[in-house]
Amino acid sequence: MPIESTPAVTTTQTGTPVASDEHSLTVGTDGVTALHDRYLVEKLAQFNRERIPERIVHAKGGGAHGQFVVTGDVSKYTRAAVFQPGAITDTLQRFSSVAGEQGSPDTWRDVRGFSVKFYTTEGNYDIVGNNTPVFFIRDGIKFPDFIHSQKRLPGSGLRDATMQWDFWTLSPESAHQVTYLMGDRGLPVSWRTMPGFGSHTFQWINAEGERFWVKYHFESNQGNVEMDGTEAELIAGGDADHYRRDLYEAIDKGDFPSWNVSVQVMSYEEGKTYRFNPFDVTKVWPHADFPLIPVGVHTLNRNPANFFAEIEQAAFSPSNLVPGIAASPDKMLMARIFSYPDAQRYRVGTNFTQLPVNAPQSPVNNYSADGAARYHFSDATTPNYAPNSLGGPVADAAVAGEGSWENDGSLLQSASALRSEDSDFGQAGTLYREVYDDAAKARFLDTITGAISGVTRPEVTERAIWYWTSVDADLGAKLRVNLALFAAADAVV
Ligand code: HDE
Repeated sequence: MPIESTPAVTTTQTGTPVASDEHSLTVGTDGVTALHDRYLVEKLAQFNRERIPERIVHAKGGGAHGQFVVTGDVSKYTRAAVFQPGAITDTLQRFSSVAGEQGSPDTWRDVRGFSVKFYTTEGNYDIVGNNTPVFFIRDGIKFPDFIHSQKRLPGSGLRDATMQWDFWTLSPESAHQVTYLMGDRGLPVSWRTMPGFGSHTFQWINAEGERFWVKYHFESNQGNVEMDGTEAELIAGGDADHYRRDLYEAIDKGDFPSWNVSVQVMSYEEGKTYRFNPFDVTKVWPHADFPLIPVGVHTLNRNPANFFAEIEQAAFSPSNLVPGIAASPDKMLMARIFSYPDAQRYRVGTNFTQLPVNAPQSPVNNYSADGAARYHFSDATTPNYAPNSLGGPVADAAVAGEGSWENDGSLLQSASALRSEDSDFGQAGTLYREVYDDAAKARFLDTITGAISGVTRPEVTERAIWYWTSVDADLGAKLRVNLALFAAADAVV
């Protein structure tokens, strides 16, 4: 924006001109400060309220605006307007780390959040995933415990390897995601050079009402480029905002990152009989069984004008579903559908969806009212109750296009039923043996040796060796030798 020749006059928040931005109102030059110095009071009070609660996970991040263009044709699987051939949709994307607080170094080893908000003609649709296709646990009730174990000890406030590995080795379903985390995927060179996944299985519903199960894939057109632990630690020491800076500067100079978006599709019926539970978010679907079907291209092309307003206050949620797209019987997904709006009402306020960054580009018609910072409201002639005989909005199941699935059985609390090929270590072992080459395997062994060497309770160390032996016997044997060497070297020092 060109610098005005004559700057505007400074005002209070209510637009009234102020006399000074440097000197408080005092009696005489050095006398008492007048309490009725309304601008001094406003300035200090506003300053004290500049922070909102950070995200309890994914606190550190960055993002940009973009556009999604459909280049394929998946209309036989979904009626969702955003995925119809030729559709172009404005988007917002946020990338994040999971465990680090605001201000923590971007390049600490971690899974990375990969959240995309589509401002569709049918309301906002959010895919809130990670740069890994799976997750650590498969039931949301364990999520607070999992996060506690990855953050800080209640007494010292320090992060702790023993706590981390105690949780992971007592939750063997975590093995697949920990194999990703401790591998090269845990240290991308930038947010631009990593993939994204919806992780969960979702339901698509086509115009005829036929249902399908899908998984989302975002493949980076910048490639997947990773760094090793030494480089990451060096960067962390010098620039906590390495990823945020990289994304901002790339877009600023017109180097717009993009991802090819594809889906894997499983028939509704196959979801009932497939060899392992297709709704278990600790598992991937083999591409040999369900090849990627191209959908479109997502490009980031505009930096936020204001980081706090557009990124810190952005509210992404798996509950933001549009006609033709629905949840699935994935316990983690169903728990998230409650948690995200709850977190956002707490973090941003009850009317968080009225902020421009969270507001849809399509009309909002309902009977919700009032609440702090209410900004948009219906015309006074619109009734604020339903049903009504005054022409207020009416719900319509056909327009809503919600999904569904059959469920039976008594209410109980138990692990998911195991299918013929359900296992906690199988796919982790495949990832380690078939995807990691020899160099990647060597880096992986170094990383887990270093991480587990910080464990102070021998029984947890022994369980960690069991955990990795269950993933791959050779890996477990090498880990045992490495840890013994570590312990011997420590004993000498
Ligand atoms: Fe999250 N997660 N999560 N998570 N998550 C949040 O929502 C939660 C899970 C993910 O850039 C929070 O608004 C529960 C899986 C991302 O704003 C919170 C469970 C996946 C982001 C929350 C999970 C994610 C979050 C924190 C277990 C990948 C950042 C603030 C059922 C598939 C989104 C907020 C952004 C944020 C809850 C598990 C990814 C606390 C209860 C699985 C990318 O509501």
